[in-house]
Amino acid sequence: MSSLSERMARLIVHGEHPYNAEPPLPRLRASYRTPAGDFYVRSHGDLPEIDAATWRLSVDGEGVGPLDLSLADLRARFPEATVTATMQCAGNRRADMRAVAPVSGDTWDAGAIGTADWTGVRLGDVLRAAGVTPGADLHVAFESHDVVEGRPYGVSIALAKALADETLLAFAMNGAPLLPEHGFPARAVVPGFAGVRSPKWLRRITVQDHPSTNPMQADDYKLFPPDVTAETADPAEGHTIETMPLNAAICEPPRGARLEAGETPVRGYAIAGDRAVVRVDVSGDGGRSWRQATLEHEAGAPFAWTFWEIVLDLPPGEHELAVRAWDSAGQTQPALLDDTWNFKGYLSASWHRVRVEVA
Ligand SMILES: Nc1nc2c(c(=O)[nH]1)N[C@H]1C(S)=C(S)[C@@H](COP(=O)(O)O)O[C@H]1N2
Ligand SMILES: [Mo]
Repeated sequence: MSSLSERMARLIVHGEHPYNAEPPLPRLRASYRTPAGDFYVRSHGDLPEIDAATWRLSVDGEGVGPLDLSLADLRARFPEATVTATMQCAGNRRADMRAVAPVSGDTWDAGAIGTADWTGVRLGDVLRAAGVTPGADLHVAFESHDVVEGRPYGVSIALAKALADETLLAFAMNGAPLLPEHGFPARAVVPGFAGVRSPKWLRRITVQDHPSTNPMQADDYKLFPPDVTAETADPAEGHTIETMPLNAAICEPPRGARLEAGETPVRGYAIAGDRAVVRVDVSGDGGRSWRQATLEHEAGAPFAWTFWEIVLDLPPGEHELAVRAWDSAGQTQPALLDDTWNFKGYLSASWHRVRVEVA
């Protein structure tokens, strides 16, 4: 295995403490399953160092007999499950939103997203073994080993999503143990939801009658209207970001590319949260006319992205390429960044536009 600093050198690093980085877009588009070393890293505190041999996961809370599980217990007591799912940060494409007005947070391009085969055990199997009552109006709160502003990282999801087939406690990514920066030895994977709800470096799971009161759940990752500012925001009023919206991005050619006239392959990804992408339109003239891209998806991977590709014949001059996806509800993306601007720069999902120059 390469070292963390070797992997860091391959990525566009937004910050080292906490460590945040994303891959260049052409590399992201190179394989449907993102190699672990190319997968974006989003962390809020320092990376914890965990010894897998002594690691334990505790499960407790409302109506739940407490469990205390080692990695070996998890593997021995529960059937293994693999889910192909895309993980994405709610801040993906935030950099684009700055064009409208300032936003807070790291300036992610369109690379705060990746897809992997996640292998572990179903969270639902563990919760059922602990005696949880399905159907109850309960929340499953997670606590992690990393510390964010003096408190352990903590978030929660509704019990129904925790019991869903796709939700995992994962210990492997693309067939290899999780890398330290992706949550070794075990993390939650909550397909379709923003990455923030998939805690890394797990240590405790609690079933309770209210969402986590941890600031990561109660205050952060909330969507606000455009007239709300950092000064006026009341976290209790913001929408808690869970299911991710329809989005698409052009990965090749990169922004500002100088191309030869003629046939130009345009490639990217599209994703529809927990729905399916049914169509991807690509424009070579800033959205005045559209053509349909060819889609690549795997039937068995409903929570994973769709890759798309089209060859455009671009005449000499400056061109604005644009992409917009359509989902299985017949909805598409907003045209303008202004349509969804919010001061936190979350859910940036308008048409992705890339200017290129053709000689
Ligand atoms: N414990 C812990 N889990 C975490 C985070 C974190 O900082 N600490 N960041 C979250 C966020 S915001 C995202 S987008 C994903 C990113 O996962 P990755 O770094 O493996 O790509 O992890 C989530 N889980
Ligand atoms: Mo995130």
